[in-house]
Amino acid sequence: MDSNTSDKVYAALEKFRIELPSWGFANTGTRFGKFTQPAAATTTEEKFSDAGQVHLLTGVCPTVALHVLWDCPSGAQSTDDIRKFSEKYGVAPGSINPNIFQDQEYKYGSFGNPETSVRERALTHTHDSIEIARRLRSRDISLWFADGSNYPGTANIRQRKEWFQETLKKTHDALSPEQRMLVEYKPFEPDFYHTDIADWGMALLLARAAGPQAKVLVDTGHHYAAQNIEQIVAWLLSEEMLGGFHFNDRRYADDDLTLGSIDPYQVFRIFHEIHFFEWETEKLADIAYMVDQSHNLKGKIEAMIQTVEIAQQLFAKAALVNRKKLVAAQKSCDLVLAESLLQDAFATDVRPAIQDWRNSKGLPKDPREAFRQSGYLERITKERAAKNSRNVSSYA
Ligand code: RM4
Ligand code: MN
Ligand code: MN
Repeated sequence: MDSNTSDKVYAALEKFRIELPSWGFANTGTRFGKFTQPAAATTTEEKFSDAGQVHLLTGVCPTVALHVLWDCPSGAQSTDDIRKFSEKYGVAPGSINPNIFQDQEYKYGSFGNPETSVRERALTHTHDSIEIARRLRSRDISLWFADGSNYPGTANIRQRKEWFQETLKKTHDALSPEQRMLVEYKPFEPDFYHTDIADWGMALLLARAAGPQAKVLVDTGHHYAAQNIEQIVAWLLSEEMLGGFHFNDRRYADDDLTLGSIDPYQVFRIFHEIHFFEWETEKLADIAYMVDQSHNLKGKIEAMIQTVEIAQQLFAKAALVNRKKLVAAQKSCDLVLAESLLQDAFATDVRPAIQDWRNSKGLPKDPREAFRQSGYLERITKERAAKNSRNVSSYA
């Protein structure tokens, strides 16, 4: 690799940070059941400890996303504990995810529930989450809704849209000037007929109506199989409405598999659109990169390190596209050349350059191997095994 190429990799890695999900370290499963892992985290402190390991070894995961119901059992009071964990384990709280889908009250929805009192309850929880974020100095409140219906005719789709508009606006009104709210969409699941925020267009309209601090969050697993996600990314960038990502890979639906495990070229194409936008417009794309995965079978910490490594590789590869040549090739409709510029960058082995970068930062060259050597997994397995043999009921 010539020095120009390794400089580009270095520059890309310098600006790439990715947030870990607290729930990615907890026992998760499918609707058929949960296979518990002896080393899985069952407390917020353990989740911080595990996230701290991933950051220690990779150096690029300084924050951990929190799910309010699972990580802040005492609401805003929990923030004192969280600050302590954050200091102890060297990772800061990141995006705050309200949970308005798990309680019994939300059987027929949250912001779209026909019952005023349930919508109010959901709004109160969201306001509490904003307060938690304020206390923790977290910028982003990340909103995902399970709202929808299972059968035609059972929900007033237009009316629910209005309730969403209203309640999202009230959410926006409670934000501090430096905070943002991210609106996530998902085509189906848990509901199978209609979902209130089913795609990026709906999320975009709702975010726009809510106010200037609302942006769209793209979860890569939340699309129909054939959808062109990088086009959605390009459009949201051009509308200055792309707020963040939940990264994961999928083969069928919202499979929450390891990023790049099924289709790494797609993730590369997404990153390319972002690099291309920044280069062409000379604007900074202010995007929160976050992981949203559930490793039901793989070891959780090891899989998270693997995810971060893949993310770095694909982000760095996408930085290698010769964009000057690309613009010229696109203009002259030199199709084969234009396409091959992406393919060449994708085919470049950036791993040695990433190792050099790690070396220059005093990080282990091979974070996964370093993790295996560290003894951390053996230690937590011993400490947590007994607790994990008992059944766990919540999702994470
Ligand atoms: C959803 C969505 C949300 C995540 C929950 C647990 O499918 O991806 O972002 O918080 O799962
Ligand atoms: Mn998500
Ligand atoms: Mn999901």
